[in-house]
Amino acid sequence: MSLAFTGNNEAEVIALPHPSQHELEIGLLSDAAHTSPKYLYDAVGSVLFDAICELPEYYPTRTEASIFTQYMSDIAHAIGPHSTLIDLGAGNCRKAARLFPLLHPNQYVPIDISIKYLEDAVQRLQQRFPYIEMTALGLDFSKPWTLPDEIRSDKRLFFYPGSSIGNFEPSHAHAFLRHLRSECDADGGLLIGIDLIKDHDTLHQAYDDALGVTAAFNLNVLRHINQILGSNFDVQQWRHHALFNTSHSRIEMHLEARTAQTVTWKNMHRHFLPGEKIHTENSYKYSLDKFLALLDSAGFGHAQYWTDSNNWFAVVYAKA
Ligand code: AVJ
Repeated sequence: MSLAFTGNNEAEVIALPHPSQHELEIGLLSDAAHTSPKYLYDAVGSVLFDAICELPEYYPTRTEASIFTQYMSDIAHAIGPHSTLIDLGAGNCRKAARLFPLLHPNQYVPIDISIKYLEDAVQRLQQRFPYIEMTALGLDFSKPWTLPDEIRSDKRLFFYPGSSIGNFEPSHAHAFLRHLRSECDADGGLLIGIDLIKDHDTLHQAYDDALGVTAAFNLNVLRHINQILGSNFDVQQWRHHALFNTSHSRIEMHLEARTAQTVTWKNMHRHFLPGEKIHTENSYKYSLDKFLALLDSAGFGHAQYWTDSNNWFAVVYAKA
């Protein structure tokens, strides 16, 4: 008697090494204190980010979704057949799940630094799509990384939605894209979402919403740091600050000290003056031309793109 294949019941999960305390300490002890945006994403941060995506002020998620709704068949046609969908910064995996019925991947590889959150999401998704082999990876993209051997190497499609590439300095974005290019075989490609430059009020409101969800998302980094370092940041002593830096074409998020205070951990401490800031995130905004040039210089010679009617956001498919 032979048993029929009933699909995959459980996704494989490959976790991440513990976060580096050293990297955080260097940033906190710098004259201009700063932390990498990756520290925004612990289990609470991932939920707050999902809430941000539902806010009326936060246009990127719904604008990108509307581009996919309008052009899905064109996009699927441009991509053609491929076998492995690699989702960079997958979070709740919802954006990729929308692609499954059109792209029919055999293998789905969601990657996120917030691995606990990702794990729950991918296990639910595996139940819905038992015929797709799923492997969730905890990875920190700010460090050198490669995919494990078990990830099929033919026809890889990298999916990097939401303009998350905006977190990289442009030179790092270039290096990251080059790396993706090197991880693609001849039939591989990259489907990426890019937030475009637009009026500053719209930009600013998206990062300083009326309900204060983005403020909570930003402040949560202090709780996360306390967890990693055993430090004693008092969240109440800080306020959220977001601005559009025109000369760098980026939104910046900062946390501003309400009062003078000294934060301590292990045998270390950092004194903050009232009004002093910790720079927690950059979110670069591109013109379409600049981004297409960046892709080209990273070795993705053929790009096709789709935008919304306001030209607020672009979805780009790039091939070797
Ligand atoms: C996940 C990096 C695309 O920059 O818009 C949202 C993160 N920060 N609100 C962005 C974020 C504040 C988001 N990315």
